[in-house]
Amino acid sequence: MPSKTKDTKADVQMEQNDKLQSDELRTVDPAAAEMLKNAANLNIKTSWDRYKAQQPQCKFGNTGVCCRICIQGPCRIIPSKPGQDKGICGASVYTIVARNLVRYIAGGAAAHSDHGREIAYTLLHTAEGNAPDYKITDKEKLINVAKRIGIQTDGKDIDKVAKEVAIRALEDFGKYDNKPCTWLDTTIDEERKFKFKNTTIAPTAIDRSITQLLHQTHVGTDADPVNIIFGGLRAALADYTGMSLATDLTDILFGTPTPVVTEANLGVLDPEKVNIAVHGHNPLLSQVVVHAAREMDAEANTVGAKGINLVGICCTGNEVLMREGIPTATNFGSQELAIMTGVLDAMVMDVQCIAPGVKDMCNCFHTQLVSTSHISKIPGSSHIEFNEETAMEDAKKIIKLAISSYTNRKPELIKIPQFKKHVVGGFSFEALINLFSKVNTTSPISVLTEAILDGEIKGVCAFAGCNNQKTIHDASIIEIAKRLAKEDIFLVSTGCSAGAFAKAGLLSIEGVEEYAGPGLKKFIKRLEEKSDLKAKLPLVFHMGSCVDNSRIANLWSEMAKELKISIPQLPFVASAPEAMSEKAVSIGSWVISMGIPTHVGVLPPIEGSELVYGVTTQIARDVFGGYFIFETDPAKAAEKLIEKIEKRVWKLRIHRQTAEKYNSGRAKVYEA
Ligand code: XCC
Ligand code: SF4
Repeated sequence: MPSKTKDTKADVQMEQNDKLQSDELRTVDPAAAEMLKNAANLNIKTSWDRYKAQQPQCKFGNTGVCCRICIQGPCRIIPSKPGQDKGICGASVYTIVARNLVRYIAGGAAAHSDHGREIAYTLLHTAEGNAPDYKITDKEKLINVAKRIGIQTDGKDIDKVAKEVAIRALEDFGKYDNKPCTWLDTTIDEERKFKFKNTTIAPTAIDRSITQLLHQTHVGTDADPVNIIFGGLRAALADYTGMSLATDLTDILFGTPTPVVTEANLGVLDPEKVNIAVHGHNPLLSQVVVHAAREMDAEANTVGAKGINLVGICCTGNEVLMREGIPTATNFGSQELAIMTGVLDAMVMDVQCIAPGVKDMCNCFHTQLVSTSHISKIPGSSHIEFNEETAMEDAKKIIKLAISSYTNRKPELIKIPQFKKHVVGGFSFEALINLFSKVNTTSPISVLTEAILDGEIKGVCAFAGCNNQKTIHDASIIEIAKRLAKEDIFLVSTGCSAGAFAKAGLLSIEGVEEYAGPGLKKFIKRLEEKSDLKAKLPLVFHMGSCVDNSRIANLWSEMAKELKISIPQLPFVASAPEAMSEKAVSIGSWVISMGIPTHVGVLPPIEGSELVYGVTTQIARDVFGGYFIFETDPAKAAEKLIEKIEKRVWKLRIHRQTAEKYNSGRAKVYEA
């Protein structure tokens, strides 16, 4: 057995899982619960059943001590057993655990940044006049981004500026100089720039960092776990760079989100309309599908449907929710269940987080599964290759397929759980600043920072990340948020966590009324009164998809700048209660390197090495000010997050008072 045979967090988690699977409770989402009952009645297997079938999961794998990096392996390490305490090549357990961990980051950074690259190419082709179905929607953001990255804009044609911005973004992937990537260097503060320079983790090119990390972790290259982890952090910052440029350029192409009103959960499916779900991450196609659908209601009428109803799943869903107010049907964990309603006529997939299990589900119902990317196919599905030159035509082909699929519904299988919640989303960084500016025009961000200094609210927590079958679906995300709200902590969210909040009513006024502490309620109400929005403000502010975690980074940078402190001094924490994907590992890694304490509610496979565990949870704190808090119990996790925020805010207020007392301006706070 691996190094720690009992009492590891992985053990605790396995025990929790056993209990979980013997319990009836597998989700707190009422629509998903209803569908799971339905699945049992129909004897249809879901990811919940497949999770159960995988138990017990391999403990070597679970603690990160299984190495398959070369084909002499797999080598499984038992530190206490002479002879088996190292891999065949002589690799120690810390080398193996570190290599396995950072290879997740390489995968995550590759996914996020490649998504960003697609957007950059589309912006380039739009500027060159070769992508007729796209246009530059947010010119103001284009100019702001251009200026920020040092591109001359005066008197220049907008297409020329867009082209230069797109080229600069593409250069971030493979430029050959030794300067840090532009989208990293122009979006972080001086203190972090200095930190990343000193620790040599600022990437100079995204692709290089990822490739180098794969090289570094090849058999017989790097055996030093700390050096490997630093290589991992470099790729994690490349991940940040990729998502930061993805967010900027997507806003330029499709518009920067502003508050929208919509709904979430399976009740958004309309039995009388052709229902199409857009699923995945990259909005290049889904955004065009939205436009195409608006023109094709009449065609849906010809088969007896009352029109077309688009819904979103995962982050493509978040993208079209933020910009177009398209309702969310499910998040990652419950994606298959949307098909089980019997009224989903097509599921359109782009890239990332589309569980192949959706195809098995489609086989039991009439749903057409349509793949659209040459790197993302599922055997048996229809493939309509999406090209940016023919985007509208492709989108219409897909919608036609959905319309014809409508006529194949099996009425006896239709069952839509009648659950949906009101959602107010669309809070890009710019939208939040705009909201704050209604209270303070000259210094909008100070509305947030002053509320913290005055003690009205305590700080900020950002929720990100996925669903993971190792937990009860959506449960920890919601439990931790409720607890933090009660403690007057301002909440923002992205990704599938935002999906969980949407379905639970936390992205609406309902959440404020039920769960906000008195200070937080007062703060939100103050914003609401001054805002010119028609909608009431929500408890949790939805900031977008996974790549939009860059918007959250903008928020903490702006707060630190206003307070004249470094990010590790900010009362700002993050939580990914159900982290699952490689992307979640890479996001978490750059978030801690930015100086933010980050809770993860599922244990990644690192417990096999005390050294690696220690580096991510302790040493990281000394070096970067941010660190991981691995805690599978949501109640304990919430208390830990509150404690971190309270400690930081206490220091901040003390130093502020001292500074005011001696009338010496704003004090410098030294420790994280
Ligand atoms: Fe995927 Fe972004 Fe995770 Fe959801 S949250 S499961 S990565 S869709 Ni980013
Ligand atoms: Fe085993 Fe070393 Fe090969 Fe890993 S790299 S599988 S430890 S021989």
